[in-house]
Amino acid sequence: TLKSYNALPGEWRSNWVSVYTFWKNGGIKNMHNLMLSNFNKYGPIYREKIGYNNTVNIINPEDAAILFKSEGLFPERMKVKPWMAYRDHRKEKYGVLLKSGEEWRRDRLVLNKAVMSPQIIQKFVPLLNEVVLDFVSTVHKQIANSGRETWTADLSNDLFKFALESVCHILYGERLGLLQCLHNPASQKFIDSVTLMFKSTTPMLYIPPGLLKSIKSKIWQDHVAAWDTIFSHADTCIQRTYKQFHLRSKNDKEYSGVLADLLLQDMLPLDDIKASITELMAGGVDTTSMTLLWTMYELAKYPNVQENLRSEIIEANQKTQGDPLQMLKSVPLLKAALKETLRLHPVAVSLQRYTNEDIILQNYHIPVGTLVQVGLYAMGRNSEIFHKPERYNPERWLSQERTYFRNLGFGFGSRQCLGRRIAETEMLLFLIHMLQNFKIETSRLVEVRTTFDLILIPESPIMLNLKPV
Ligand code: HEM
Ligand code: 2DC
Repeated sequence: TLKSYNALPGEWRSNWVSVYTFWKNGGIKNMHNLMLSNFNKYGPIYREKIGYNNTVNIINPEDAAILFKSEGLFPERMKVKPWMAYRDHRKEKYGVLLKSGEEWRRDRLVLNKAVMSPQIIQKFVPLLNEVVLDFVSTVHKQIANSGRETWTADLSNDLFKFALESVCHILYGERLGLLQCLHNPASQKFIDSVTLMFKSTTPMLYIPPGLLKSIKSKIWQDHVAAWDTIFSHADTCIQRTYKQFHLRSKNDKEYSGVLADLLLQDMLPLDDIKASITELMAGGVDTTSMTLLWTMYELAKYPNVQENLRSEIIEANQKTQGDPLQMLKSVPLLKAALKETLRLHPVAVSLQRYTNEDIILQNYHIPVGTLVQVGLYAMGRNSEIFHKPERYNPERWLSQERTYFRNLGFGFGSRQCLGRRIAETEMLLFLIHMLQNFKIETSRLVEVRTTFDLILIPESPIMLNLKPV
């Protein structure tokens, strides 16, 4: 028999018990482990209320499938209130990330053509490849400077610069020059602001931003300052492209980036284009860079996997004579490696949808309008869902193991990650060239833990050694 919504397990009746457990278990920074232990305690479904958020949490791929298949034409995820509060405060428009309903769908369909379609991805490949080759050169230089045939470093900031340079080359058709020149204060400020923006969001997930604003708390002020920098730097880039676009001759057919393409299409009001371009620019920094860092960390831990990937890449290189577009089609194991990284190290701790109709999950009735979360981090580490989940094993995605609704790192359906194709192409090209040029090693094999700063990131610096192959 069907069980009622109010029969769901979990401490949802007493808001304060959850707040207390939350605090006792290392608080917000430990969100991912807390969800993991909740699934251990309550089973595959539980209800929870922390602060102002009331949610139902699920972990099984089959339940995720039910949720996503019923999402309808206007899927909505949990609203990140501080991000909306900033835009309301500064009277800025919402972009595709924060919009909902018809307006979201209109923008999203236009943007899909500009950043998700296969034809457009083809245009991105040479732009991204150029940035990757510059990154490879800087690593070679660092190795030469070291005088020991090895460069040992925490690559975080170099990867941030690489990711920002990559996304800007695509958006604006222009190089910022972050990899050649040693210091670019404006871009470094942008990079630091995106990190601070994420960091200062987390406490506000549980305390209403309106309240923090009214008491002028430091967290709200940091958050505003971070977004101010993000918006003003993005605006500088947008204005520059905008001026060049109007200087361009009408019969210039060459592809010159996403922004120029959107201006040429003339399907969206300028304000809306600006809002979404700003989101893409900010969304393009910490996500791909941290996923690449985790990938290199796992490949240092699993040298055999690294060797298998390198063999695949060398073979693909011979077969295609190094043509990047063709190479991207000949590296299935490398693609599986990215799925494997996101399984163990997802950017998003969870995926969420408001139910669009009544659904049944684990034999519980879930009413329309309920916020349901898929515990992505917990799913990736569950031994009933993945065989030997602690092992970094890209092969699992190409073998007999079940993959149904398990590759969810970028979300699902029409509201999935808008930067997905950019991110995948950028990361594949990066790994193709890096693995052809360098061996990745660590001197001390220390387990690096994860921390939640809105996105999941390494808790401590990851030191890697890069050596010429
Ligand atoms: C949304 C993951 C990189 C821009 C999302 C979502 C996830 C995600 C899980 C929510 C999807 C859903 O609710 O179904 C990732 C991962 C990345 C990545 C794992 C890299 C490894 C990027 C990049 C950009 C970007 C590079 C920008 C260039 C966005 C935007 C949305 C989004 C704009 C909101 C889309 C909408 O609401 O319609 N991402 N992301 N992401 N991401 Fe990404
Ligand atoms: C954070 O409980 C935890 O891709 C919350 O590139 C629920 C939640 C809601 C939305 C998620 C967010 C989590 C993590 C970061 C995500 C975000 C949607 C988009 C965003 C997953 C899981 C991200 C990183 C975008 C950010 C673009 C922004 C900088 C303009």
